[in-house]
Amino acid sequence: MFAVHLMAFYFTKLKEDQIKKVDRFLYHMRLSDETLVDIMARFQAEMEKGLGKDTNPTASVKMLPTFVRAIPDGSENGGFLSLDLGGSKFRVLKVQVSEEGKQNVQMESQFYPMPNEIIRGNGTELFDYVADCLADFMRTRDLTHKKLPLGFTFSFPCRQTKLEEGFLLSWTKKFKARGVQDTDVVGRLASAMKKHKDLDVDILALVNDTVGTMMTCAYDDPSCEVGVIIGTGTNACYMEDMSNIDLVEGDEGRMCINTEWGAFGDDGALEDIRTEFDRELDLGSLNPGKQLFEKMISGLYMGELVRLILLKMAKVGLLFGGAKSSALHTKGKIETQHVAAMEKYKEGLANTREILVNLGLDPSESDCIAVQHVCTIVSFRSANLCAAALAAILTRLRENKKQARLRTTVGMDGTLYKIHPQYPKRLHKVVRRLVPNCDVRFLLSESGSTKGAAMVTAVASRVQAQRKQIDKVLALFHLTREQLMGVRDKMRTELEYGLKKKTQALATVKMLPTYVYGMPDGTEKGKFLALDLGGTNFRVLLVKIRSGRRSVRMYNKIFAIPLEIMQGTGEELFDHIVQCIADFLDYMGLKGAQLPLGFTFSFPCRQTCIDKGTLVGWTKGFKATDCEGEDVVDMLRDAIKRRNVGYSGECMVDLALFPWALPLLCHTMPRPCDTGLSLPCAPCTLCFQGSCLLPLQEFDLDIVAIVNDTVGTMMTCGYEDPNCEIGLIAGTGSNVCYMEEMRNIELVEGDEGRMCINTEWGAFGDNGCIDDICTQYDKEVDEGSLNSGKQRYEKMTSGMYLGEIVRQILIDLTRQGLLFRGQISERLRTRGIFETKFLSQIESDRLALLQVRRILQQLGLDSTCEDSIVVKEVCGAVSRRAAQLCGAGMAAIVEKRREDQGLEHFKVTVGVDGTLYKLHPHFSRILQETVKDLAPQCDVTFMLSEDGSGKGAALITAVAKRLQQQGKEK
Ligand code: 0WK
Ligand code: 0WK
Ligand code: BGC
Ligand code: BGC
Repeated sequence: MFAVHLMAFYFTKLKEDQIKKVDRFLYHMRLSDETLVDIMARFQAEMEKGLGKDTNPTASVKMLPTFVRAIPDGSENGGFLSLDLGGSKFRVLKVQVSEEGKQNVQMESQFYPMPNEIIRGNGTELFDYVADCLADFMRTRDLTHKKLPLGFTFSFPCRQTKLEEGFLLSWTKKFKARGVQDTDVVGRLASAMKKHKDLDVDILALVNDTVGTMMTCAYDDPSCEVGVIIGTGTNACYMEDMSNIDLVEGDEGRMCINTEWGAFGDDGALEDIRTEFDRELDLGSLNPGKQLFEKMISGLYMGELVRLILLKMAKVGLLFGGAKSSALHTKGKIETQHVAAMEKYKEGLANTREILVNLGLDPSESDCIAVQHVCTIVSFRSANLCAAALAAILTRLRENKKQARLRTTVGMDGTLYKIHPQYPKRLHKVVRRLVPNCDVRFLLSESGSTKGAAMVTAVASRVQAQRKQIDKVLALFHLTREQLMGVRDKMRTELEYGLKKKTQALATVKMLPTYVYGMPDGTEKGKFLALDLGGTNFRVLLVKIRSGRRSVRMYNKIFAIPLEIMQGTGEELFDHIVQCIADFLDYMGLKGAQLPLGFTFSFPCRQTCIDKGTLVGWTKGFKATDCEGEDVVDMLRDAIKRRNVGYSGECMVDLALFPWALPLLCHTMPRPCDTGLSLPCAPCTLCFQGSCLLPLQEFDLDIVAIVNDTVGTMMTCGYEDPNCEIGLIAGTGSNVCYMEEMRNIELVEGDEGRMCINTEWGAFGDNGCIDDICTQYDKEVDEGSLNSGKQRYEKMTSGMYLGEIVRQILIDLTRQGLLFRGQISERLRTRGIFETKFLSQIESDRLALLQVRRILQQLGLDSTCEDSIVVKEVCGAVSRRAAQLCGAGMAAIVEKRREDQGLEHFKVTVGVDGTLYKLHPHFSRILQETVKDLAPQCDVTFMLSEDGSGKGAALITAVAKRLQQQGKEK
């Protein structure tokens, strides 16, 4: 027993000595955590450099975009071919991914040798060889008659421009085929396969093996977002935020980045940790100066590193008593599998002896211990370096997600990682030590990267198929210049139609005279009440106009028009309006005020004079009964009357109940004459204000003008810019007015001067003249609207409907399984749920995809990144068409004005208002670009109305009031 202990002590002592000896000799290869943390930081800096547009060209870690934007979502299915080239073995596979609810993948594969003369010969022969192997695989499995998509795992650095195209940056590992660098390897393979006439294969995806590995593992564990290969070569990929990838358009979602970390240090960043052995190995490699990080880590080099160290130690007499063998001098004689064998727990030492003997050496026990420890140091350094770089990636993921703690999975593959007995444990341990705030699950890829490549191909073919279907839908909203010119010319025809007496009745664009003859001239003055009904908000305004200095002061209050009022009876609607007026006057302390009133009524009214207007038909969200065909000014007057009658009744009661209150009430009461009672009026002795002895009405409003919101907007802007003679509303509804030559307005007497025409272009197309650009979605929106068959143009251009068009498209795309995994949520079925404001939000450039998803979540739509990208595209297509159609209509107006005045060049200002124009991030720009393009001889300035049409209505009222005065004086 004592002998055994002595032996054990002696052996442990020997071991310690050898280990110390080797530790001293390989001091530089033992990296402290401090150094690893420093390497981690260096690698983080390298990643930043690689991702930056300006710094990428000089970066050694190239951070290559892979165009893989999503991990498998379980809906992948179908048969795929897959090639796995670049690792230690070349494989051809057939992968069957079946859905049927459960995810399972059938794979059948065949390895093919990769002779040196092929991998170091000429590139064309290499791809011909690969194509021959593929052909052999397909013929032996009777697949030649099938059109199968193929995923090409090509484990070398490629700069990809899209998923199915990649240019080889440089060969690594054992490959050095000529004439391939900087060529598209997909194209090379495709042209090689063309030589096999019976093969019909579509290469849909080029995938790096790290990406394939990540995807393979993500199929089982969706939280896998990193792929690491530690095999012949070494490399890693991970899912990066698009907003950090300068080299690829778009900020939405994530894309997998192939770091190509093997080249870390090629710019000298690791010279302080590289040893003489690393430099010697590099000089003897196929690509000196390249892949320096890989050469300190991966399986192709680890054995060689050990050999060079053993050779040096032998040379300096630290091993084998200085004896050397020709095998020890021979490059590649020690392979990584030998290193792995020597580090096996139990039989490691025995393996070491056997391997050294096979190398023609006669090692002592201490030699074996020392050699084993050399292997440990070399492989430990390899694991440490990998861990440092991987820790940098994990830190970046945690920071990208702005999480204090990251939970993620790393997909692993590679012979070194798989066969080396200690490697995985060492790597995991160091990673967890370097990034304690990351919970990392390491998942070994059981079936190599090709399953992942098939997933990428499956996703690619699904995305490709979906893309085709989605593009088909979006194409319906892409209007060509010819189509837009067609709309412009048809609008022009309709404008003429509406102006002409004999065609007016049939015209869809009604071209309604407004009896507004001119712009304010600055002499307007006074206090006016204005109502602004028909837009998003109902506003009551008090407008004070001071003449001369063109200064207008406004006080307003916004009131809601409840749906039941909008769609109730006309009486209720106008009573509600009058109630709001009362609240406003009360709020302004103007009870009993006598004020001229301008009524902005944003609906089509046929006017016979400035203060009479018969409602042609409700539009937008209004549908109050007993109004269409009625004079809405009379309806307002009647409502005021109803109010005052109600009010005077109350007063009589009050007077009866509290006679002592009379003085207080005197100047707040209406004049008897208004109630039709012929009682005398005199100034109130108490407050010297014009009032009456017996006030029987709440307020005394003189409705002087009814104005369309386009006209009010034109006036408001015309007050600032005399060039403004067109008013445009792009809001809940859509409409335009403009100053027309009286001679062209056949419905109104007189040929002198001009009058403002309210075009009511919203009805353009109600006669079917633009059905050629009308989509099924437009028809669905129209059928679901309050006024189906009416306001065709408005329903394609205004805020009330754009959201609905988007909703219809999303339903259709979801029904086709192209969105939201085919699940149509209850919310999505709800009319009006997708408000147009969401379009503006979703299309805002500032909004990251995450926020788009949040909006969709609010709508009860659980979306993926891709879903959100498609939703954004749909919103963009719908709003773009709307802006272009508006632009085409406006081009018709300004062109008409230019030609009517026989001008070569026409300069004009358009006053604009409406939430769509104001809030949508792109609408106004696209509209203006379209006008410029379709009316090049017109210089059109768009002037946003800051104050709304209420001011304009007050100005019109002031003008009308002045003309009334002058009329009376005449
Ligand atoms: C197996 C994968 C293959 C990858 C290889 C790397 O299917 O794509 O290239 O692992 O490990 P190696 O074979 O180089 O050790
Ligand atoms: C503000 C104007 C109002 C007009 C509205 C249109 O003051 O007269 O109806 O713009 O925009 P919307 O509110 O419908 O977006
Ligand atoms: C290549 C990488 C590959 C890695 C692992 C490296 O030499 O440059 O593209 O992922 O080996 O196979
Ligand atoms: C109405 C127009 C109005 C436009 C903008 C349309 O629905 O018919 O009168 O100008 O909306 O508010």
